[in-house]
Amino acid sequence: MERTFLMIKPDGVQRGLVGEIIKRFEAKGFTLVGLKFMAVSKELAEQHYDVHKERPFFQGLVEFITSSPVVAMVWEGEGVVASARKIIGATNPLNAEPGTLRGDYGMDVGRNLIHGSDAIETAQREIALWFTDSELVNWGPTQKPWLYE
Ligand code: ABT
Ligand code: MG
Repeated sequence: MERTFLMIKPDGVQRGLVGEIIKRFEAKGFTLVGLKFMAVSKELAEQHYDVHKERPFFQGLVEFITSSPVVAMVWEGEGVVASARKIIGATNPLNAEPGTLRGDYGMDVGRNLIHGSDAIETAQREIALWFTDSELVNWGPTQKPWLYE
C-alpha cells in the first residue's frame, strides 16, 4: 500500500495547528502508520532538503527546520502521495487554494506549515530517512475493508 511522509514544520507546531492538520488526513480516510514529535538535527535537515542544497534559501530552510520541534508522520492509502499534496496546497501559501492547509492557514513561502513528499520515490527515500522499520506500524487498510471497493 502506498505511503507518504508528512512533517508538520516548526510554524505549524508553534501556531497550535497540529490537531487541525492531522484531522484533515484522518477525516479524508488515510491511515496513520508512524508518528513522532521530535527536534531535528542539522544533519537530518540537510539530508531531507538535499535537492535544494544549491538554492539560495537552503541555509535558511535548514535553520528554520532545526529551530523548534516538528511532527514527523507516515500516512498510508491508495494515491496518498498526490492526494496529500492536494490537501496541503501550493508551496507559496498566498497562491494556495482556500480549503487547502496552506490556503487556509499559511502566509509565507518560508513558513508553509507542512511538508509532503512530492513523488512516490521521494516518499520512499524520506520515510527511510526519518523512520526505522520498527517505528512504523502495519495495521490499517487490511483491517478496514470498508475503505476500498
Ligand atoms: P516542502 O513540502 O517543504 O518540500 O515544500 P514544497 O515541496 O511545496 O516546495 P519546495 B520547492 O520543495 O520548497 C521546499 C522549502 O523551501 C521553501 N522555499 C521554496 C523557499 O523558502 N523559497 C523558495 O523560493 C522556494 C521555491 C519552501 C519550503 N519550505 N519551507 N518552510
Ligand atoms: Mg518539496
